[in-house]
Amino acid sequence: MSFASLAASDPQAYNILKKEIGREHNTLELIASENFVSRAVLEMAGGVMTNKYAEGYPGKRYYGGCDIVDEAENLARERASRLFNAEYVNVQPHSGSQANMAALLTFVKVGETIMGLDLAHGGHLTHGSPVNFSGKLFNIIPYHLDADTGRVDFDEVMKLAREHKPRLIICGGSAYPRFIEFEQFHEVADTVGAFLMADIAHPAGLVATGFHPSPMPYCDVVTTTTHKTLRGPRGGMIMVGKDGENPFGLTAPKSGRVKNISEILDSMVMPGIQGGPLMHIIAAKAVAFGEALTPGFRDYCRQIIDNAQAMAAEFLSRDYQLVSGGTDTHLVLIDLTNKAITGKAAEKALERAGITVNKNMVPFDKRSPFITSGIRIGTPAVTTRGFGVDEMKTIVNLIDRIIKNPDDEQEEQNVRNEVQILCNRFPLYQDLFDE
Ligand code: DSN
Repeated sequence: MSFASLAASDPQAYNILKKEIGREHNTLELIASENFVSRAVLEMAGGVMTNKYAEGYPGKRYYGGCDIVDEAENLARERASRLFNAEYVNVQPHSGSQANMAALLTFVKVGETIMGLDLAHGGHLTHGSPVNFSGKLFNIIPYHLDADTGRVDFDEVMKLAREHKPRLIICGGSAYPRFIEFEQFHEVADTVGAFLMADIAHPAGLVATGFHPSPMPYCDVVTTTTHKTLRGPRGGMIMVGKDGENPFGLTAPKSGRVKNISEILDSMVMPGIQGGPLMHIIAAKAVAFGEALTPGFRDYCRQIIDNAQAMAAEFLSRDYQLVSGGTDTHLVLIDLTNKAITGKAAEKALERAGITVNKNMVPFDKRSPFITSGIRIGTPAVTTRGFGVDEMKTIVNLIDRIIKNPDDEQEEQNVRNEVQILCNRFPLYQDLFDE
């Protein structure tokens, strides 16, 4: 991959790209929702399919010249279907938010009630935050974590569900370090006659490789992003374990036949909420799913979890408080209350030392989302670089030194130097970096 044309035609934009390549190479990326795609995914995502308009679905497009992008979309669907054991897959959502919007609008009417994990307890904006479409279109009943266990409080979930009779319950979140309890959520949804939607954006790669339980037997619809643990290009996806007649009695216009749920989901994505699909990204999703089907990806996912658990153990040994006491997955959520530093100050100090994390609210946080009492740390990106358990211990040591001395410029420089040595040992996109 060469950037000669870009460098010649637009040096200003080229320099911005070079700086980002340098930043990714020279820092420790610990944001739990980020990863580094393979060169193959990068090439497909940067490829000529960005030129193609293809509104519609394979075999039923509103444009000519779609035979080849049809092949790409079918390949992505077929591979995703195998990865997740899903009968229906829609690979067109541009993002996780779009996937969630299409899924919600399929199962829930505007004004009806849904339940989702409170954002401050590890949920997601699209699970009912008042500032998001989900909170504006639907009546939201948030559920929470138990203060003692740091896990979903199922007594509260059942109580709220019985009281409010939601049309749909969302399980999953963006800062939940434990397995999503699909079976328990299914029990609640079943009891009150609600639909169950799982958002597996964070653990998707772990689900695909069997290191996290599968939502398919329990959920009416499953959404995900493709770029976190799944290590594909930035995007979203919707899946259904077993397709079947829709429960709303909607019929096809000409035949009067009752439509399948997959047909309603398809039309909610396009034309419901999106126009032309990003065919270069859909083709790159196909490449990433092909990688995720290999034994090497399974080893990678095992290592993600080993690394996160090694980090968790090391943090605990240094008197850090972890929400839920540890992790089953790729992330740890640290409550910094006993370390006399806010999440915001920790994020900034670590960034100056070359370590990228994000501030994060912890359950029952007394601080605002702009300050927070915690940080979220994830292992997918550094594991892609080849880091193992030994490097996790080194990273915890580096983080600890900064947290203890956030204003010590000498220590910051010392840690920065050690980060650089570590990054040089595990090069990222070396030829792009050297170009
Ligand atoms: N913004 C993502 C995350 O960081 O978890 C979720 O969409």
